[in-house]
Amino acid sequence: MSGKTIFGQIINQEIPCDEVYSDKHCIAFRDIQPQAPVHILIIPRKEIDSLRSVELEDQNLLGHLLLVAASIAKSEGLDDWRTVINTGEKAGQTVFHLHIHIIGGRNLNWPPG
Ligand code: DGP
Repeated sequence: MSGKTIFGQIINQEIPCDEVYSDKHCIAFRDIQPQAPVHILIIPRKEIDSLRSVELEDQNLLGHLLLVAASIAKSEGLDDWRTVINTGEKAGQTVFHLHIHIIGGRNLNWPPG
């Protein structure tokens, strides 16, 4: 069955991705429009549209996603990186399946635009 979003289709293996990590809870793959030398997205297999929709039952899953993010960042050779979760259109969310960006490999400015 087709996922609701492009990331749902990636989870269902209906479209390909450059996968860097996968387990029973999540998948991580390289962003198709990288904003830095390392730009990876981590998505839960569970269909959650954004951080707005998370519930108490997602507590372990959310912790797992952050642990995976740190592990992937280190395995990419990063000491410094940024983890980003855009929530809602005005914050830059374009794909409504929860995802964590790992961005690194260059100096990152703050505040973001
Ligand atoms: P956001 O703007 O936070 O919703 O981030 C969505 C990101 O997803 C954006 O950086 C581009 C990336 N993206 C969109 N479509 C695809 C796709 O089909 N494959 C991959 N690998 N990344 C995608």
